[in-house]
Amino acid sequence: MAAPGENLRINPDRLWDSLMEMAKIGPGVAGGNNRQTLTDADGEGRHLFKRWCEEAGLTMGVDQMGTMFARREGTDPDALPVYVGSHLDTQPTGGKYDGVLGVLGGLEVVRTLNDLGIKTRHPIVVTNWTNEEGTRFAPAMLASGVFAGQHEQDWAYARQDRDGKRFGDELERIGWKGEEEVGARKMHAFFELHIEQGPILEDEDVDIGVVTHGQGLWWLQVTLTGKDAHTGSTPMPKRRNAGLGMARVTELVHEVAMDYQPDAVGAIGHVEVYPNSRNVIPGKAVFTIDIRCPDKDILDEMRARIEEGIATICEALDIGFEVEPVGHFDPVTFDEGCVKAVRDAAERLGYSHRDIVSGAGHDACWINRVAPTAMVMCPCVDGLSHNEAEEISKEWARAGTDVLFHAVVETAGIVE
Ligand code: HGY
Ligand code: MN
Ligand code: MN
Repeated sequence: MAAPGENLRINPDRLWDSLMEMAKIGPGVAGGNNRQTLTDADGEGRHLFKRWCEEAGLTMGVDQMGTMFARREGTDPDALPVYVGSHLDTQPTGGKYDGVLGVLGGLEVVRTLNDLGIKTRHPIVVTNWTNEEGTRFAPAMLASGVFAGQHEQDWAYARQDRDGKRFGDELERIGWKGEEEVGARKMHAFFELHIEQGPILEDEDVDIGVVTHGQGLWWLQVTLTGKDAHTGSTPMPKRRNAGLGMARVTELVHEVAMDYQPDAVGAIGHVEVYPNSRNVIPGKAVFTIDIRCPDKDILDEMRARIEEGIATICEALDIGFEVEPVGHFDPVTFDEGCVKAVRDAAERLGYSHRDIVSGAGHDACWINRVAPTAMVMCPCVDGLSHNEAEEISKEWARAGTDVLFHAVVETAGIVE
């Protein structure tokens, strides 16, 4: 397909205004966002996105996982659409750009095509995937995982948040349970723009990350069972301290990740201690291990070493344990043709660029299983994300969305 002229660029002010408008919905307490999936704030953000899509002349479809698909017609109605998008849900202490830049960047692609009166052969569909973050309902990338056939829909509907609310019930409650069968849509290609959420691009003063791979991930939920007892009157040798076990497992995860530098990472993010009383030895601890690595064999070796270590720690402390995998995907290799479209776009537009492996998981990691997929990344300040202080510059947003525009439009084919 003919590439768009290098003079074709998006409208950075309109994009930035939309990002700031969306950021007003589900505000955090420190300047970021708390728009967790299937909350009222998520519902409000969806309505705003829907209104903007309709103003841009798009027709909205919603599937049974609540994922939103806003379609711009192409000249060939039989041609499979080019999809472009990300997610609008955020972490509890999330930033204004994680996911949102990819959805509103996709909308900006369409708005620019409308401004320029450009028709494409393939339709273009702007997408908001439900529950990418996986904080309220584990695992992450839940809706894109069902779409890609990695999770059963009933299993997804049964996922519960920490208050025992079910995903399926909350999706109905906010009024975003659609009719479409999940995964019925076929794609010509899928592109996702996302902030890097790491320091590489900013440190190297590079505008664009051409994402060739995504690292693999395991989320292991661990339950340690000891015995509640008085912190003052229980002799040390008689304690069965689940909190101590969690501390030792936390250290173990860090040590294992450090053994496979520079690529492996590992931490514990979610922690619940029971009864969580100042003068009671914790009888129970529930926490999630997050380990990642671009190399599948190393990732699996890390998991095996950690599970063996948990057994040894618990035997020494006389506490019980359960380890439940609650999230996983193997390392991802994105589609060469789509990756080339991203790289050529950066080249054509004169933006500095480098190939990069995504440290974070994204909906694109699952969609890559069912359609040719690639990602565009832009820097973020200090590489910080999943923090309300997450920040990007308008120039970075512009560069990333310009490249997204060119990759999508070239793949969709301009009709003269
Ligand atoms: O966990 C992740 O990598 C993504 O931010 N949900
Ligand atoms: Mn994200
Ligand atoms: Mn995220």
